[in-house]
Amino acid sequence: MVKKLSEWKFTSKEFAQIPEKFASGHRACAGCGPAIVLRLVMKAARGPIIATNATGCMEVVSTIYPYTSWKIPWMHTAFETAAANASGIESALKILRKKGKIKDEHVDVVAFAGDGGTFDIGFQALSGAVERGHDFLYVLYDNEAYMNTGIQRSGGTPRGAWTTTSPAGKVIPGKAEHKKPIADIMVAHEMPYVATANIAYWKDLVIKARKGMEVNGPAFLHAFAPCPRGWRSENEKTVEIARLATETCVFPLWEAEYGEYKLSAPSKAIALKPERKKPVEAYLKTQRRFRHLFKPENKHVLEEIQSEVDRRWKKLLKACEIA
Ligand SMILES: Cc1ncc(C[n+]2csc(CCOP(=O)(O)OP(=O)(O)O)c2C)c(N)n1
Ligand code: SF4
Ligand SMILES: [Mg+2]
Repeated sequence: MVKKLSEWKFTSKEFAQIPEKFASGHRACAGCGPAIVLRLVMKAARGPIIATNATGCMEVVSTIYPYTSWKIPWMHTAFETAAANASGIESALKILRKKGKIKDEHVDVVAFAGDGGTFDIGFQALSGAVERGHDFLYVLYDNEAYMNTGIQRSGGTPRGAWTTTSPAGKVIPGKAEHKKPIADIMVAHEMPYVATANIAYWKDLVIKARKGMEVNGPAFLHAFAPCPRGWRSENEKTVEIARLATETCVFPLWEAEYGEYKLSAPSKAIALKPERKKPVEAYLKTQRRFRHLFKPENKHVLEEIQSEVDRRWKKLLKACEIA
């Protein structure tokens, strides 16, 4: 029987005992945030699970022929079609069930894609699959650039970040634009479930993944996942950096059911005690992709980033009816 989310309580020890579905021995860099997302999300499955994966780091590091890290049925798909592929899998399962070829047992369908494959090239497929109401969980693992092909900027790259296509120097101080508010755009689809999550708050991430699988219809999980290689950060600091993103409100945690926003515990604690909100500099200084921002001539960029973070945070509090 499928347990409702409210009933799904587990201790860390119990969670550790759930068999791994993403095997160790893959080729992700040490300290890779996205690999943590994959591992946690798949452990949240209720039972049988089928995953599909857009081209990107997580596909490349996990499937170097003749090896695979996936202990479940898994299908690679093109850079732009993770959601279209998930729609097809879900439809096929429906037909097989109708024809009596599979029993009643539910199968969770999960699509994984990076920020390039979601904010940019895969957005049309995602929006269409959500509009058609397919029952699947879409997991965006956000490492904030096209890492697999050499750190190019995406719609998910934040303002001021150095990437190979937004190089910081005399001409520009890193990326000119702010991050696209992708999760809010998904909420505008009036879909059953949208949530943001962060590997630093693993239990919150796991529960949200489970909830996304349990709701009938499409669900979207935006998972924050540092990439030491592309962020020019220390491998062992991945979780610390991820936590700072939420503590500075650069990446607040919330969920929205049918458009109703609700702050999640780590961000609610900051909303209730605003003095806990750290300045964005505390987060930015942990990564060398932002180091040029600390030069006197780029002070204005730091100020702009802080003011945009504050503006979005205020807007979120209003949406959560806290402000
Ligand atoms: C149509 C198309 N354009 C370009 C590529 C090359 N390509 C493969 S993965 C990738 C970047 C993926 O970025 P992202 O989705 O952020 O995942 P990450 O590598 O960061 O995990 C690109 C540009 C492709 N496979 N298909
Ligand atoms: S480049 Fe980044 S996302 Fe890709 S495997 Fe390495 S740490 Fe992970
Ligand atoms: Mg990426």
